[in-house]
Amino acid sequence: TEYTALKLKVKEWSPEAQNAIDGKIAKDAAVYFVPATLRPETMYGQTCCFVGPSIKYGVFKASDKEYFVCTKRAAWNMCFQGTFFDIDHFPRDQKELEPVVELPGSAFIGTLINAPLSLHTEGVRILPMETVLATKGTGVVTCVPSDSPDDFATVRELAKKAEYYKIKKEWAELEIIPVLETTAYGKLTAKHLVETMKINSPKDDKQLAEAKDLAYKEGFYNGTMLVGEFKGEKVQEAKEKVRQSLIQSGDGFPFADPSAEVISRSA
Ligand code: ZZB
Repeated sequence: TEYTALKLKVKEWSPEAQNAIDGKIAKDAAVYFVPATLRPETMYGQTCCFVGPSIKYGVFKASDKEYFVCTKRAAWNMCFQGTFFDIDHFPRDQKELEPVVELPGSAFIGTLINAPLSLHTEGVRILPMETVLATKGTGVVTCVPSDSPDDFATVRELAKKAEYYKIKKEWAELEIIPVLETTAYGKLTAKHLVETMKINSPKDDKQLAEAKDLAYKEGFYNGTMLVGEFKGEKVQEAKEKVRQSLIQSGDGFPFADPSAEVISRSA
């Protein structure tokens, strides 16, 4: 699967992550959460970024002054894709690929990051998502509740039970801004599908898989951009243009997940 990996720069750590990182990363270095997405054209609508609370994440050195937060599995894949250019320390096996810091996703919750292209320019938060798979992509998932039914169901749940999830309610309540319009579902595809299909929880996995499939197809074939550089263009054309623009600006890079492809093919 060929993803676009996006670089979400840390602006302010959660206290727990700050403690773990203090003294281990130079003050002038940039640290990024790197979600992998198949929908670069929706990045304008990011309202937060998800980690699995019990998934183990590493902070990996990508270059002199850059670090990436992702699973070790993803960092290992990046080593073979020219992403890490610290060639003096090119790991010969996974043991040599040592993160500077290793923490469970729960430690990062509340971290403030800058999401490229997001209309929420004030920054967005790292929040928990129980359904993140450690074995797919980078283990980090950027949240677009306008167009991803899983994301819509999760932010709604987080806002409803903010205390239980140990987050501030307002972190899950950033405005859901329309990014594209579809013929069948209007300007907020995910909200429309979750509500009409009566999906009650992020754990309704069968229904959510079906909603995701519908949202993908309708968005791709019948979607028109409502915002951004390619406003008014068909999603089919804008998708690759947004991707290239993110890569050009250095806010993103191509990321392949060969083992995920094997899993989905044999499934
Ligand atoms: C932003 C986005 C916006 C996404 C959207 C989808 C949609 P797929 O389709 O199953 O192959 N994702 C990526 N990694 C993980 C993970 N480790 N665990 C759980 N979810 C993950 O998966 C590709 C999409 O699944 C990715 O694209 C990511 O969410 C999520 F409007 O990024 B996406 C209709 C979907 N819309």
